[in-house]
Amino acid sequence: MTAHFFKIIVLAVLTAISHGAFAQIKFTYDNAGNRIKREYNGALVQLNVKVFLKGGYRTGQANMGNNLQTYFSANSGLLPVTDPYGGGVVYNTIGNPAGVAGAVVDWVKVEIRDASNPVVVVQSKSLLLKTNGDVVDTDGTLPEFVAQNGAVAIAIMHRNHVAIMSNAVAAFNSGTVSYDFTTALNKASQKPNDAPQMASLNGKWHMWSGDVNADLAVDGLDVNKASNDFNAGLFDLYFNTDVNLDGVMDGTDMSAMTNAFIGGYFSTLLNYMIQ
Ligand SMILES: [Ca+2]
Ligand SMILES: [Ca+2]
Repeated sequence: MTAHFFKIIVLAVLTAISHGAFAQIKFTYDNAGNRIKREYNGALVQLNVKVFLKGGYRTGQANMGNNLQTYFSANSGLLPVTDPYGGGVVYNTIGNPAGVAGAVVDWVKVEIRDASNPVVVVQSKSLLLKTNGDVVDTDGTLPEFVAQNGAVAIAIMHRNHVAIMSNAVAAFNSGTVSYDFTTALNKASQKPNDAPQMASLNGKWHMWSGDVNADLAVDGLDVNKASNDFNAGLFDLYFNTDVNLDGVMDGTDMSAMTNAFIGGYFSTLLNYMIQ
């Protein structure tokens, strides 16, 4: 009980420091003290981030597959219109590859963290990952985040892949900030004792598949969950043990799971948890 209370206090302090340091959000109150307006101090940054998922890789293809988007037909897929990360973000035409966001692989969550203390998540957004690796908002444009005065790190989370985090991005205060995770392994930050953070396929770097319970590590829990779904023969569903994102749980998924388990992959974000 005490430990839990302490965690809450630590989180509150970190959040306060973060907001104090960046001081980007301004509240306006009426005479009765009701908050009537929230401004972002005008400064927004467009984020142009590129990332690949191993599960989306299709042999010999430069782009990822959008099988979940077009599973039954062009306008009838398996992707949910509401993001799976609890962000409450809705994209009603997610089944339509000709929609504003184009060919969509899946939802991802992007976090902007404080580079000097990556425990602190400054902002996060549920966004759409396109087959070419671009990440866009539900209107098809680059996502916008509140500008920050200090350096940030960009973390990418996916419901059944191992989360990654960028190296420090020194300037995140105006215009468009670009970061391409696909060009080199060291675009994903890692500490000396971390597992390699990405896989090389067809000359590009991809997030590892297999963290089906999204707890930042591939371990026996993930394999057990996958085995259960494999034995149940699940298909026609949007479910986390379908690690290659094709709507069917089969031997391909189990093989990817087994390899990921043997590899012992885990996210560098485990170094930045509130203890
Ligand atoms: Ca896991
Ligand atoms: Ca599958």
